[in-house]
Amino acid sequence: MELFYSPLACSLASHIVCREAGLPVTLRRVTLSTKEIEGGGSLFDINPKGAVPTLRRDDGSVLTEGPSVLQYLGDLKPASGLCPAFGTDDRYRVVEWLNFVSTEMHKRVFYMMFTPESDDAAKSAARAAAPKRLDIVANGIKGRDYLVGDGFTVADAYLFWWLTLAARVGIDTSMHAGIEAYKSRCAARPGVQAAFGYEAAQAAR
Ligand SMILES: N[C@@H](CCC(=O)N[C@@H](CS)C(=O)NCC(=O)O)C(=O)O
Repeated sequence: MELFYSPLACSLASHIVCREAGLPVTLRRVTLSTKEIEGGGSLFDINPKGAVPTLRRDDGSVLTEGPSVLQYLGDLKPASGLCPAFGTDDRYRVVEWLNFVSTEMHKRVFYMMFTPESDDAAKSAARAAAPKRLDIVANGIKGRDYLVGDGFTVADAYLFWWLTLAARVGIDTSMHAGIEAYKSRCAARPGVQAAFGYEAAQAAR
């Protein structure tokens, strides 16, 4: 299995899940601006959308879109609890959060902050959309360690990525109760440390 990623991009969530689940994966670094894959080739030839995460499975088939890649990886190791079983309420809760992080946080905030299509007003509006969404997250983790059930799931991996980028772009999360402690809890996990540490070193190259 190969995971096409860019250091500290949203593909970090999929990388975290691979590490948490102990899945054997080959990491393929992509330069997003050119779509060049380190060592040769273009991401466009593997995923015409040109986006990470992109997962190429051992049979050569390609899976795209973070929420589907995350669920696929989690489902490879059901005992890990990273992705609760189909049909359980926890599974729908995980999907609910994946969708929220993907559309309301990743795209509504970060995409609109950074796309060249946004003018200054659109960028400010995107940044201003963050607190309301962080309030929803704070409410979701109130009285619990992670977003769903008792343990870390793929939804936490995605949210953790969002929170790390928020810190780097000056979105203050400290006034939202419980989020700093939640982030530290996630950051202390060995799989999260391994993935984040690796990508931070890659980003500094
Ligand atoms: N809809 C995709 C979007 C993923 C996405 O936005 N990835 C970014 C990095 S965080 C990317 O690859 N951007 C490059 C591009 O779209 O050209 C998903 O959910 O996986």
